[in-house]
Amino acid sequence: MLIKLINPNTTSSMTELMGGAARTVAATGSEIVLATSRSGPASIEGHYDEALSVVGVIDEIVRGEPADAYIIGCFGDPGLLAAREITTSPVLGIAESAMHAATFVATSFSIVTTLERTRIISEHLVRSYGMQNHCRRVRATDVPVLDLEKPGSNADAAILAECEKALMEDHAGAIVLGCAGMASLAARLQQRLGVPVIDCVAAAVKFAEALVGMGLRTSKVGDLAFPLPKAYAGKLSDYAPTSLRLHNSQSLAGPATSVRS
Ligand code: 2AL
Repeated sequence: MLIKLINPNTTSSMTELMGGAARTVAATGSEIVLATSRSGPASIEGHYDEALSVVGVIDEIVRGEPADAYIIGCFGDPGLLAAREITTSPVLGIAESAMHAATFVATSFSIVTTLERTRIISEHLVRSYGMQNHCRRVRATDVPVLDLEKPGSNADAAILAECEKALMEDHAGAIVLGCAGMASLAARLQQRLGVPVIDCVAAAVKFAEALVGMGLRTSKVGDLAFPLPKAYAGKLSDYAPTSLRLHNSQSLAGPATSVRS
């Protein structure tokens, strides 16, 4: 099966990093195709960044070979429901995937993320995914997203310190790493901390494989139906639903587009 992992920020080194995490867990027969957004912010650290990253996510869903599943590789899950409207293939957010994975291996988790402002955004996601009963706390490290890749930044130490506080102070049973740029840290932290540490990208890959394997596709009944045809004005005229090239618009009863396993 073909899984397209979309980095909604424009930093290709971060795409490669998450690609490594995805391919480490992908099943034989799963092909991970990486895409870096061609427009928008270098990193996503606020509501404005998120809103403007969505066009790049949409571009990556409508262009190229159709995928059996799409993953939005940013912990804010930008454009998740909009993306689900334009395809029948499952679309997974890495934050929702990681939170759900955590609930299978612990009765509580804390999220360790980047900046204070993204901490607040993650709290919104906890509420919108109905995870309040599971999430003990969302913790910020004050590490900017792009510092996660900078040699010599104290990112790793700051993340470890916040994870330790999550265990000591929140009594969390598991840790969710709240940024795609933390994908390479999960295994080492898990060994060090002795609790499940969930890498959001890996969780999304495994859930994507599961959904495709079960023959499940995004419902086109109700609010995830294809967008209604209408004109879009100005800079966004090319994104009018009638202008979008929707490849996966076949009936839900039809075969999946390219299951190869
Ligand atoms: C992210 C992420 O995963 N990628 C990005 O650019 N910003 N999320 C975050 N919480 O910092």
